[in-house]
Amino acid sequence: MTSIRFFHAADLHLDSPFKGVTSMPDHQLKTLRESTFKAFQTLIQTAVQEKPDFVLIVGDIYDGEDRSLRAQHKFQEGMETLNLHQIPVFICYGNHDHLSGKWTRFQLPKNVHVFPEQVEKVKLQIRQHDVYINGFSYKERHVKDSMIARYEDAVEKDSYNIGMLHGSLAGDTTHAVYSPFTKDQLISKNYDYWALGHIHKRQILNLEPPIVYPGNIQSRHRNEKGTKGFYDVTLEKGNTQLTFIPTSTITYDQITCSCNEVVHANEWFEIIDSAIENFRNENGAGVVEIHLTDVDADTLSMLEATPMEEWLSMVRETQELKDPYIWIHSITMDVSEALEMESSGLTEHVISVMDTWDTKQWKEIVSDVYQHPRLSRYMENLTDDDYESIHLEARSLIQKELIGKE
Ligand SMILES: [Mn+2]
Repeated sequence: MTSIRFFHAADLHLDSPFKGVTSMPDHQLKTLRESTFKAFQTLIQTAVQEKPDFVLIVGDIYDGEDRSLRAQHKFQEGMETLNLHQIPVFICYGNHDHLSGKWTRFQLPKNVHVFPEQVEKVKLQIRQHDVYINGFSYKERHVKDSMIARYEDAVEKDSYNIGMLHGSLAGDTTHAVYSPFTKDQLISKNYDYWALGHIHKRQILNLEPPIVYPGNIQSRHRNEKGTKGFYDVTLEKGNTQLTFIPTSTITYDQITCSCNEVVHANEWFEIIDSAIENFRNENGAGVVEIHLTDVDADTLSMLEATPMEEWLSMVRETQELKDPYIWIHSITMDVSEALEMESSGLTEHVISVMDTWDTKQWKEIVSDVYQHPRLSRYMENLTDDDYESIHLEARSLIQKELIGKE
């Protein structure tokens, strides 16, 4: 069998509000809020240039269940463009843009197939090949049941079979767990490709057959680090090729700066500036957290002479007129080196108790905030990395607070 070629994208989250960056200058904030649309434009333009046989978009096209008017308008335009170029599109809706939301109706052009709330199998003909695409849309926000049993097994050997599924690998709690599945369940369907959505981190769960999360097309907050995009897939029995196509225009990341032998403020500004410059050359525009390492007692006493907000606003000021623009979200530091020399028995004892806590215990500790009935719906679930950074921050805080107070 010869190959077929398609694009696999998911989690466009068009018109994400980008909360939590309120102190960013207006003009830059506007650019940030346009970034999901820019990434979508790149997807559409690449499809026009490359002419894949079809495009799959696996859920969470819109960020909110009201599917903002602007987001729908832009999406409509993109679909019309693909229609003009005769590129079919298959979409399903996910937990963010489920079918029970209230939104202003748009009629999508005829090249777009929208999967209904029940799993459906659609047949199309690509050159001499029969291609079957299976998928469903979320009926409501919380689809907690496994939907896998409702996907038909692939039977015809000389056809291509693809599953579209917005959901979580069972046991992965980094996102809310919806429509859970195991790798074995997916493999047992005998499909040639599983196009997943929901988890925003790009990952290939299985190579043969490919089971793939392309990740979202533009990061929306600091837990979504690195370059984002979609996959250009050339599907061939036993020889599938995946090419990652970047679409994000603003990269979220952490920049680590070693403060080794930094004693004076000018030296500090120099290392920060050159680290940001390197980031800019590599990634273009960004939202970054600066993480200071190798902070010894001298560096720490220099930094502590001025409130951290002031250091931060000075660094932001040095970046103001530079292009592409980089917003410094925060400055954090690992002060363990500086404090280890000074910390005493009590500090060590408190910290050693804390070091024994596992994720379950940390969950209990932060539950006042994360399970608060009104607050919790505005907050993303914490990942293992988040728990690790809470742990490290708590350690530094205890070390700082207890010094000289025993
Ligand atoms: Mn999503």
